[in-house]
Amino acid sequence: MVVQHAPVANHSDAAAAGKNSRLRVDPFSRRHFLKAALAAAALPILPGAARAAASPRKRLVAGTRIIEVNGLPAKVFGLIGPDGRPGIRLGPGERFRVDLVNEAGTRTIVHWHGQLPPWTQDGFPWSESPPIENSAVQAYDYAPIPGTYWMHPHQDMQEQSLMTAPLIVHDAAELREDRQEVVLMLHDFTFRTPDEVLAGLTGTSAPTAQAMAQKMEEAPGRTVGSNAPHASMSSMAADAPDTGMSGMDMSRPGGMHMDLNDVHYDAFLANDRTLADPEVVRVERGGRVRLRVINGASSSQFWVDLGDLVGRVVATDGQPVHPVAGSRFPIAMAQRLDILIDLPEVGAFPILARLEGDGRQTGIVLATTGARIPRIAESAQTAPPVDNSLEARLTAVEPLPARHADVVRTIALAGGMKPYAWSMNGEYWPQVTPLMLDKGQRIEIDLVNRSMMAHPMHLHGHAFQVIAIDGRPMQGAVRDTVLVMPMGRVRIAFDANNPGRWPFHCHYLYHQVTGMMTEFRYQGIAT
Ligand SMILES: [Cu+2]
Repeated sequence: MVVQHAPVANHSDAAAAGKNSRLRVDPFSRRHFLKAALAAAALPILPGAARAAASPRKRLVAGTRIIEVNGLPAKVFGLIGPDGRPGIRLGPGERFRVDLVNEAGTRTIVHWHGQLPPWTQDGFPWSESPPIENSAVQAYDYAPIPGTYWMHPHQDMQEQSLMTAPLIVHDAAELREDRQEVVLMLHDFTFRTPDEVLAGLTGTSAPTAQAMAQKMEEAPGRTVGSNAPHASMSSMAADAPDTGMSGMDMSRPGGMHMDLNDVHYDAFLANDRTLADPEVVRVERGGRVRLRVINGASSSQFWVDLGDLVGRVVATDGQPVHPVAGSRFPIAMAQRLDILIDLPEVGAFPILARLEGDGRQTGIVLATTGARIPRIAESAQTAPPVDNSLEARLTAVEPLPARHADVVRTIALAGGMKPYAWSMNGEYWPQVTPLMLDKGQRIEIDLVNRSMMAHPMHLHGHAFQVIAIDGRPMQGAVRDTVLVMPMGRVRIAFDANNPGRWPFHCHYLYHQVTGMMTEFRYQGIAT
């Protein structure tokens, strides 16, 4: 049952692709995979320019589509690639030569999350790279890095309305592994508009909430840039009934409380579907799978649960790590996990994503031909908060070269539920002081979380290495998004090797849009 769609030409086709997604099984089957591998192997080694000329431009359409959620139609955005599926897949050595066609009916700009393009192609709405008007086309051309990446807009809150898609860049070594690729993209879904969600959180406008927060921080007796834990706790409890929030506190082993899931969602999606009608991916008997999990949710974190299967995490945020075996792995917002799974002979194997601090779950099913597909409940036992237990065990396959830091900075992460505003070093985007960098410098950033929510911090344009968690030094993963736990501390290091203007922000959408973003800017970049 493999249905492939023709390239999307216009809105109605995009909508049709969405409707038919119920029937769709990931066509990147083993057969396709081998074909791609053989084609790749047959390519002669060409100098960069010649190879670039050989790869045709790909068309990526930002449009709208209708999907079915909880039995109801929902109009959402989409990013549909040349093969009719969401996103872009590139072969080994292939350049990212993409024409982004805006048919979304509104302005947009799409960020290639984790990729390292020149800064004006990064998809952030700087004045030097303005948003793409409706009906306009924007061309991109850069050398991508291999691995599991994704794309999402940096315009308004379109990300919450599902304008997100995988960006998979294959490399030759991975293709030689002969594994079936399975992409699992996670979302949180609400029938409310993102503006309604934000208004429910702030109870006012974002600027008003920021002004209130700033006033509180300046009040005598308060630590600058922090919101006292009990303040956020009590306001949480007081606010929950009338704002539509379902926020909850979780007791942690140390007796400390933290805030989770401050937005109530109507559904959690795995490849656009819920467990009422999950995607079933056909696998071979005893199949070998590379599962690429992408947390594309706007403000939700999950435990990837392989059930009885044991997998090996071999890459995080597209970058290789020494394998870590297990059956349950935490994934923060915007992060990716590549998990190798060797399946038993026959059967159906649910791959679940369980919302932290909640019983709700979503997922897909890997199944050999003829296997009975079990019915999977949409809620189960409450999952614990996502944490850095996996992060602490990760070691980079290619760590940064050892050297002393030229610049060491501390960035305090602060904010709270009331007023709902979030800051970096006491500043609220866009009123921020850029951190100025020189090309060639080694930079270390100490992220210190003085709030009761975890913050998945994402740096554009650079891959950084996690070099300490809560003061414990490590040769951790190289990645683009790292979770800083409530009252926790994470140190990252990176080389300033990509001149430009680069956002550094919390990937929790509602933290980002209420202020939790700053800029790293290279000297000499005129603005
Ligand atoms: Cu945050």
